[in-house]
Amino acid sequence: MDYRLIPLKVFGDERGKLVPIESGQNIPFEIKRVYYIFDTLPEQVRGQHAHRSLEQIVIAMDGACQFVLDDGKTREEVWLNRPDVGLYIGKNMWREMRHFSYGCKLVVLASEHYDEKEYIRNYEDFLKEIHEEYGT
Ligand code: T46
Repeated sequence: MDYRLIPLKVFGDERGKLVPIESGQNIPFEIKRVYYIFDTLPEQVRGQHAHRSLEQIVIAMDGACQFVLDDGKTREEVWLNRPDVGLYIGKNMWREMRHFSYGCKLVVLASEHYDEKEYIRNYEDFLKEIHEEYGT
């Protein structure tokens, strides 16, 4: 499963807390795009796709949500609920986001510019592509 939780170093003092994000330092790729997700609702499901080449890190800046991650063989669930942990997701990983808390805010760091052609949005196509690529 090509995902992992990355602890982000926090600089905190009596004024509050600060977390630096730097390509090649605590982020294992060059950041080409940043987007954020907010005004989510608990009953809504997002994601439901994989990426052919994109790597991303997702940080819950506020609130919480659950990620379902699936490499075509195994399906695991991960909660994101703190702003000092990033969820790294490699390529060819099916992801779904659900159980958003009210006010959940996600920021996402991406290794590539947006390209809809690079998405796999159908689960059967995803299984077919990864089995062809990895010969499983
Ligand atoms: C992912 C999860 C975590 C753009 O025009 N540019 C962008 O950079 C992005 C990310 C999206 N869009 C458009 C495409 C759709 O018309 O925004 C709309 C919503 O995107 P989508 O339905 O793909 O959103 P999510 O929340 O299902 O998925 C997003 C990312 O697309 C995806 O890469 O891994 O967040």
